[in-house]
Amino acid sequence: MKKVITYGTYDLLHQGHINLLRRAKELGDWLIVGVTTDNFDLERGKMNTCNNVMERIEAVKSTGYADQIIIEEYKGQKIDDIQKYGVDIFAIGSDWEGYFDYLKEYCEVVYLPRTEGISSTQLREERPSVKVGIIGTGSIASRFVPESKVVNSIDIVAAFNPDLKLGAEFCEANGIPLAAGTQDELFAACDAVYVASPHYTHFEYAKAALQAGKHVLCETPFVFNTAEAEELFRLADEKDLVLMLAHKTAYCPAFGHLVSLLKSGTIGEIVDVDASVTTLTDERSAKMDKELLGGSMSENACFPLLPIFKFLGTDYKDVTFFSKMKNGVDIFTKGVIRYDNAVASFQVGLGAKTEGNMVISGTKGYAYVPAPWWKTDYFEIRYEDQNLNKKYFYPFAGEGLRYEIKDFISSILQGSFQKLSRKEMLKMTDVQERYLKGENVFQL
Ligand code: C2G
Repeated sequence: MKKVITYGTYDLLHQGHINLLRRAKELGDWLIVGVTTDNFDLERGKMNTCNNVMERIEAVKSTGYADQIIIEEYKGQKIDDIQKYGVDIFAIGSDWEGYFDYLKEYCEVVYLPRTEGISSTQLREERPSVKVGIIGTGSIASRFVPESKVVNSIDIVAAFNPDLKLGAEFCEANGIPLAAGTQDELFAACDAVYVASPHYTHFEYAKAALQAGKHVLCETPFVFNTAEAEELFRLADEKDLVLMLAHKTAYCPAFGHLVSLLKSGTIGEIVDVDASVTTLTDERSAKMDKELLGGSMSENACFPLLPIFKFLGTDYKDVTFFSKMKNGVDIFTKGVIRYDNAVASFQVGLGAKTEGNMVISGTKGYAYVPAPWWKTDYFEIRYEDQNLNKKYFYPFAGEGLRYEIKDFISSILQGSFQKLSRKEMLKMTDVQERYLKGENVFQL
């Protein structure tokens, strides 16, 4: 029996893919098709796939040409597969001419004619774009715009700042067509809104955007009390809109894989999560202004709360805070969260600095994520027996906002799964609310 193998992403499966699979099948008796995983695609610079790996596998299956489907996860896997499955012919489209000649050592290599005039890239570009308006034109918005350029199906069409001069300057600097004079003018121009304004304004802007029928991507921290969070969820549900938190760590590849790895028991039962985020900030900054809900908890707590909730869940028993205060705001807070069978602690600071790493301890070993863990591309799993230690590397491109932007756009266009659940968003808000109410807060 002659075995043929071919590989691809097969995003938005089209006639070019179908022709290729048919020709590959005709070369032998048994066709194995390797479909790339989402992570492998990210690693090889394919940021823009619209279908996830399960959808792409289903699409390949539906052509009826594949006798066997495998997933391609890493560079160099082709050699392993050819040997493992006893492959006679490796076939691939002629756009790869010459590139896979190194496989000739292992089997016959055939470059099949590529179908002209059709490609996944072209199909992706033809899809309708989501028109996004930005509220708030500060530093995070300035980073958001260039990051959005590497994501498909998004056009930033307008920005609004109540200080119209600043709004106009931002649009000018970032090539955004409309500097909206009012919120309503912004809403009229877009399908979705990115709320990147000072945090005490998040609720009002997000609410107005949802009421106007716009999807919302809200910067961190979300809002400051659970009643507000619930009201926003209710509004989003009523109007069938996406409401997502722009928590970049939740969407970045390394963090996602750390979650799946630890959830599968790699370090045993998790007993402790400890994470810190400190970002020294000028005392005169709005982030340190008591009247504007400034302080370390407001600014940074949602970061350590993410791994704590992902690894230990949201069913905590109590939270205790120890805060070093200055001018009425916490320049540093240590929090301890008690669970039935585990504990978590975090440090956040705007006026004090500490190592920004994360350690997750389990009954069999621990995960160590070096600083800055919230934008990591690397972590280690460590054991008593150091020979078993393992290092994991992932892409973290640019500012890392592209991952959340991609998920926001896919959620709108395809209703894909949201990596940060409503429960987690709600509980992040709950911890902030307890802090603001002074529940179990010890000032130092
Ligand atoms: N193809 C084709 N005609 C087109 C478009 C694609 O024949 N108009 C072929 C490609 O040459 C490839 C297959 O269809 O053989 C899958 O294409 P993609 O989904 O774009 O995957 P690709 O990035 O080429 O991945 O490890 C992955 C592989 O190396 C190929």
